[in-house]
Amino acid sequence: MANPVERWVEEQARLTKPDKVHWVQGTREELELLVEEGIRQEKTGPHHTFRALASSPYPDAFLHRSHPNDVARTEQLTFVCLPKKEDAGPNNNWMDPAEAKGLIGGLFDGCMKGRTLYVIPYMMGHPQSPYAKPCIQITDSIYVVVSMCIMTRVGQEAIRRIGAQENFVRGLHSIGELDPAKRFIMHFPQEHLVMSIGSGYGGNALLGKKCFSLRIASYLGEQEGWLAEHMIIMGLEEPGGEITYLLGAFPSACGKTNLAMIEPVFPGYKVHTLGDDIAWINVGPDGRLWAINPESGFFGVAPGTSDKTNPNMMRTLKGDKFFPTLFTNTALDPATNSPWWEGLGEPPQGLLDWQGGPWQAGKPAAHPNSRFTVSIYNCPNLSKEYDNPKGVPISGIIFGGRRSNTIPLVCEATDWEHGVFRASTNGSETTTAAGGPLGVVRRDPMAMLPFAGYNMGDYFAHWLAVGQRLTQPPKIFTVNWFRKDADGGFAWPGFRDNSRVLKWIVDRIKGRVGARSTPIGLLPELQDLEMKGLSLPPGRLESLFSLERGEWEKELAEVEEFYGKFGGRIPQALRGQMEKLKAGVARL
Ligand code: SAT
Ligand code: MN
Repeated sequence: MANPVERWVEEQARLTKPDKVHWVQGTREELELLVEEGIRQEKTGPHHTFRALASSPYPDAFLHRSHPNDVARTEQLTFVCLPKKEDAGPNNNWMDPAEAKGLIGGLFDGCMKGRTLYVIPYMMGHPQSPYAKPCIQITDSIYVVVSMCIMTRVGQEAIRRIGAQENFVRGLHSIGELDPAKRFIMHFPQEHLVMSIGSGYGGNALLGKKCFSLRIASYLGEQEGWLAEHMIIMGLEEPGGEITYLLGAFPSACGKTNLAMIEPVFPGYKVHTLGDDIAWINVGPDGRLWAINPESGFFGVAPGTSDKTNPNMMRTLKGDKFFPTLFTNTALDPATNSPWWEGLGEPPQGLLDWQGGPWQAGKPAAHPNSRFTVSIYNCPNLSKEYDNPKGVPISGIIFGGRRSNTIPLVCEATDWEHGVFRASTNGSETTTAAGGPLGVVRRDPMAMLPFAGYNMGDYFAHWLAVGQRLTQPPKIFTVNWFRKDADGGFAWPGFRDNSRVLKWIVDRIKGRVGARSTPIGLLPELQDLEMKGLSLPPGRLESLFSLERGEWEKELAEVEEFYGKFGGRIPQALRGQMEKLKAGVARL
């Protein structure tokens, strides 16, 4: 009798009716054959799968051009299908599970005719990790197969780990017709199932990423007592060699990946990167939080990535290990056969834009959301602990956003509950990349608004419950690199100078420096910030920490409105924190 995986694959093949079924092994030889097949499709098929970038500065690299309407995640077409709408919460689009299956099942019917169905067995997390999860994804896109081989641990181990279990994590994906009117990303958290059709884009199609590792995993985490978070993981090494592990959550366009790989400005300090997007966090037997990165690659935004903003990522892209590197929707310099994007300096002559036509000055050459997909093992400062099945012990959690005012450069929460409150109010101003109006604060608690797979009020309660089990809770901080001065320019230089703030955070964790108590939390004594080598105009540093009553009243009103959407699901403790803050703001 066939095992559960074979049975499920057979069922999906009956539904989607592919010409062939290919079980992906994850070997180097197979990867090369798949890439070759993709290159043949580039010449013949409609989907521009791969073009080899041989002789470019990036070894073993390939350019993928997507359908022009398929360049980003589509939150409006993403659904969480739990039986009760309230359990999905106002933070998710909701559809009744049976209705969703009827709708999307119809779209999957026969969608793989003339195509190959690829079965990808993969692990999220190190196979030896108690926190890892074995999963199966089906897809009809070679681009997705190769991307999954880079971003996750593909191989037979996943099938062995699933064994006779029936409720393994399943993802069914087809690019369908790449028609936005027939595009849906449906999550069925109770069945550990994701069904996605009509898009080949990362977060819509690499189902191990946002779909499983955040939306489904956050739901599992609530049931099983752990956290699946949209966070970087890094270790900050000090001159004595001691390493402090930190997590950081930021909405998009806040420099999250750059921070994960930052080169500190001080001699003797070093950052060891463990992840730039997702952390799975468990309470260890020692009462501390332990984090793993379930992924094994970076899927990062290309524009703005350069030797200045992120030298470690540039080295990663130029590194050559086991896996190929993909560039998606970047521009192309045909003279050197190299990918190009804004931020790399002067555009070369004869540049082709992201759709392959001659670039016209004044228009983006690379798509603003163009991406690279690269193995984490290429990263020169990858932490030695990256493959440790236990993960790393966490001493601090940083929450950030892009705010031109109100929020100080750095602030420490007084305890776990206060930190959860501050994180639940996290907001970030919209940038051009996201589309829509500019500079509006969008509330994005824990940077998880689009990724919590259940009601966010319940999610806050879960954070509080996890805190109750910690005997050594990490300290929680908020940061804001984006405060503006009176002239409208950025008041803080950002980039590598953000390591000055990381140093203060570690000094606080180690109890080496004091802090000043304010109504919003603990602020640094200015003399404790290491400012050697950075000269700011007089009064600037003070202004980065100023608390304006009017701004905070506005902040409170916006947070109240946001909380209002969740009604009675907001935990009482957070309402209490809100009242305390209100009283404090009145005293400012
Ligand atoms: O595709 S991802 O969701 O991983 C990246 C993004 O669009 O946020
Ligand atoms: Mn992300």
